[in-house]
Amino acid sequence: RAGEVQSNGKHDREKGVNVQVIVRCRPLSNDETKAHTPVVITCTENKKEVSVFQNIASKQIDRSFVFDKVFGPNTQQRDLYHAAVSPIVFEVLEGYNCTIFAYGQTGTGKTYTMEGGGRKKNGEFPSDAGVIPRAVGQIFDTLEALNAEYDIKVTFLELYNEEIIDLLVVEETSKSPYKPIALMEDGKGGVFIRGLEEEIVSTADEIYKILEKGSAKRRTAETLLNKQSSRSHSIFSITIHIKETTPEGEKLIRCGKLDLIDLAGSESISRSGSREGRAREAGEINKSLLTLGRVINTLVEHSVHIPYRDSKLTRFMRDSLGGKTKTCIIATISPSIHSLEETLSTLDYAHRAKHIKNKPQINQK
Ligand code: ADP
Ligand code: ZZD
Repeated sequence: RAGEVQSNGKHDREKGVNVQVIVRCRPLSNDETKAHTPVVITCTENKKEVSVFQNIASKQIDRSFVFDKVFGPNTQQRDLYHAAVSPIVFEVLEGYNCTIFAYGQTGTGKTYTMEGGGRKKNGEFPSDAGVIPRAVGQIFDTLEALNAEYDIKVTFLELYNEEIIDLLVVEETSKSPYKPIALMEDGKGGVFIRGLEEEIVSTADEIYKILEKGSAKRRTAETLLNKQSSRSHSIFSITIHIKETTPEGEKLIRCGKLDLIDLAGSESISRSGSREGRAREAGEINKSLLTLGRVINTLVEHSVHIPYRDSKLTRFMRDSLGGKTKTCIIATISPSIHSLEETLSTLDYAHRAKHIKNKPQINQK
């Protein structure tokens, strides 16, 4: 196993590794089932294939896409976690930076996948718990089993209308929830956010309280700004420093970071809410998501200029797209015929992103 990791590591550095792209199709909702909504998606998990069927003027058109993993409508939260996320969390504990982001039309299960539903009951996560609470649980369980010396920091923010809302800071009054925090270049090709609250935690329970606080702030901000949550990007980050002593007595610090990103609904690219006449807002929201699409396209076409600097989201995600971070995209889709057009657009987008290569490196001091 050690040898395997090493040879993989060498391979990764020289050739780069592709962004991993997985697709999850949600089940029909109760209402859709009652309305006998036709299903146009078939997931063949063992072939890692998603097929789209459409019958236009009695002509059958099929399209199939192959991804790194495909999860059909019956996939439970824990199955997706074990198959797709748990290996990534182990890499974070080995000292890699990893990013997982959810992309898809509103209502297809991005938040369900990343956060999940329900809340803790008698100390246990509900079966509906998503990637974030499960990853937190795995990180603490592993570190405790290793008896390692570690420290952990988390941040939780929202990007709305090209402004950053710190979800870990609760204002005294009903002032604007925006804090004057800025994305800064760190001089090493990375960015950091000046003024962002970083909470240092030592138990999974503390993180649970932080998630609770963050969700509450998100709801307040939503009402205050009269904002549509489908248009915001939410970013939960966890940074882990592990102190180790080698058999030779040398002291090492390994550092891994996991970014878990729930993107704005992808439909806002095509149909920005100009019907509400809020062009600026829609335009700004589009800016981050549009730029993300452009960054992916230019990377795939091997263009010289990658427009990372054109939006806050792509500046933040720079290292995840063509950098030293390992990245996994979870594309979420609906099985319904009514979403057909958006689903095809999501599948095209996700399939293109498969060609991006990163050069992951372990952070060790
Ligand atoms: P998005 O974040 O993409 O807008 P949500 O996560 O809010 O979508 O999901 C929309 C609705 O569908 C929610 O009620 C959610 O609980 C439900 N849902 C989404 N994905 C699944 C799934 N895989 N299994 C069961 N219910 C799901
Ligand atoms: N998706 C729910 C929150 C929402 O939109 O309100 S579920 C998980 C990750 C990040 C933030 C919140 C959660 C969430 C939660 C629910 C209620 C109170 C606090 C946190 C959650 C769900 C299951 C297990 C742990 C946390």
